[in-house]
Amino acid sequence: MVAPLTRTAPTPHRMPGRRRIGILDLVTKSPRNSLYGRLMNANLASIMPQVLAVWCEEAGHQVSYVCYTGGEDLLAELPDDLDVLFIGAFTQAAQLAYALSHLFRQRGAITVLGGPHARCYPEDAQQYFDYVLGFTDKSVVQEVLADCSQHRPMGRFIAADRQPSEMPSLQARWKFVEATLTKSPAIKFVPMIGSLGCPYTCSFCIDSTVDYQPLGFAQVSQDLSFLLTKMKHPIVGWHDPNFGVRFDDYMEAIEAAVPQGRMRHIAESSLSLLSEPHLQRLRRNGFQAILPGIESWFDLGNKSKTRRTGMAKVEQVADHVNMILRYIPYIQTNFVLGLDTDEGPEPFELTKRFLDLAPGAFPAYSLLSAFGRAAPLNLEYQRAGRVLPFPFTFLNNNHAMNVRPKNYAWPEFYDRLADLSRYSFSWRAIRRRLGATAGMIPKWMNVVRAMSSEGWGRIEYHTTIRRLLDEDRNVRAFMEGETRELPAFYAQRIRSDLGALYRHLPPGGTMHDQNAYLKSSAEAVPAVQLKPGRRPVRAAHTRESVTTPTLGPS
Ligand code: B12
Ligand code: SF4
Repeated sequence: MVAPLTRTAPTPHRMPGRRRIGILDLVTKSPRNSLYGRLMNANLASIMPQVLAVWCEEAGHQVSYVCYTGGEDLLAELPDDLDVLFIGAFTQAAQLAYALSHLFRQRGAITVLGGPHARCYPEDAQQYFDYVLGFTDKSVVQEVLADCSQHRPMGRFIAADRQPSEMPSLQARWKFVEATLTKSPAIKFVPMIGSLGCPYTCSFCIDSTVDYQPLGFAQVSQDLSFLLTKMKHPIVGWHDPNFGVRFDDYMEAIEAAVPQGRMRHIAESSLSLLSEPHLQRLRRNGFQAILPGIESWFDLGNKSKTRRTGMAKVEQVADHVNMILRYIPYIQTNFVLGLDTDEGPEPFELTKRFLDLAPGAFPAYSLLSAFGRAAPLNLEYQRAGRVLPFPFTFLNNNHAMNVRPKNYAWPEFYDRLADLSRYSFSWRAIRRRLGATAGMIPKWMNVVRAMSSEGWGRIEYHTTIRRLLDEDRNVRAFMEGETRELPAFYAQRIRSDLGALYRHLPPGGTMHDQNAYLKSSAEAVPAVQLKPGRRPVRAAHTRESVTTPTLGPS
């Protein structure tokens, strides 16, 4: 039976003593690191595990914090006599997290999962962790540490009613930030956040149900002033879901703390926020990379009819992107492929035309993915029986598409996907991108990304899947939803992703119920109900397709 997804009443406590706490941030799922991964993974570190480390130390506990970037020997880095192990994981790292939880439970630890996987697939994670956390604030952490007992076979789900209203300062997090940045040999991003949630309600987005909430612009200024005492010319990676919603307040906070030319920034922002006056100010303030979402040329369902679509949209967006490139050296444009609004060759061909018209943009493609409870729209896919039980390790928007496309047969879809990838990362496209990008680092990053796992690696991977669709009946049957039996190709990849930890993957930990959200939707699910009075969709950008951004010199 699945434990309810509401905050359960605290069980009677033992007196909390000083606990040995491990905090593990899994920014990658496997030790198989590409060159790009070795250079960049430490820059994908999450903020919450660092926040948690501060809260636990403030409460008097002994903390070992590790950001796993793929190169570390996890079993050597984490003490083996931990009382509690917190793991932060994206869904792609869920199986690694399950294996570690299993191992550390055997060693006597209590295990706790937080982060995107816990928010998206709590029912599944509860089978392998003592606690699974949704929104996490200080009181939730205190509750876990006070209770601190085994909850098996089903873990306890605990969540705050809303996102935390405050977080520790950068100064308080600094030693954890610094420890992670030492793992980044070349470029170093300092993770910062100034707001949570979003005022818009795009139905595919995890933030469509989370109220927009700035964390305090005075603290942003203080954090940036502090950062200047630690690094000469830092690069800040903003983790805000939609950076620039309160644009003027944000810019004032930066301008109050940072003399021009002293700091560089990367942010995810919607195109609608990137007007020319905003871009001028972003450039003055050192913004070097921006990651807007374009998603699709044919809309994402509930957009207004007056919006342009098709080639008209391509031309408009290409003009906009070219204008952005006059102010910001690096732009990654995010697309979602396989949406229900897409049909036939046109969406793919239009993306190629876009690349011709805006050759400086680095395209990041995401395969349509339904991450459990992430978005209300996922209920529709589950209701229609279109969600496939691809194991979590493949759910990173690239290694599998876990929603059967509405308007494409799989072979056609993969033909078009491989063709678009080849077009996007061909020598011709690489040369044109080089020519349209200013600055050595952006040029270099565009070439490296195209030639590494994100570009050429994906061409190879998608081509393999296309071949298997013809040659491997099991792969085809699995992708058609005819069987839940995992094809050998995928089973083998899980083994190689987990390496030596594979033997600790708990029984049942390979597959999951892809319709758990639908089955439990009659239960209380506060985090995913649309709130009345929220603003209608105006801007849309996606984080489905976020890949590591990069920076150039200012
Ligand atoms: C910023 C961001 C990034 C950044 C920073 C990533 C990072 N390590 O944090 C970058 C650009 C690197 C990135 C990369 C990717 N991202 Co991203 N990203 C986001 C974004 C926009 C905000 C996340 C955030 O920091 N929020 C602020 C924190 C404070 O809030 P929160 O995430 O809601 O966390 C709360 C709780 O979950 C909990 N919590 C969070 N972490 C932890 C850890 C512990 C130990 C505990 C106890 C609690 C806890 O406390 C928080 C406060 O309540 C989200 C969308 C969103 N709004 O959530 C997507 C999102 C998290 N990303 C997503 C994806 C798919 C990716 C990529 C796989 C994309 C790709 N193909 O490259 C990669 C994977 C990177 C990785 N580390 O594995 C998905 C995750 C889905 C899933 N279930 O896995 C999301 C939800 C977007 C979506 N598609 O809907 N991403
Ligand atoms: S897609 Fe962007 S604009 Fe839409 S709700 Fe999510 S964060 Fe907000």
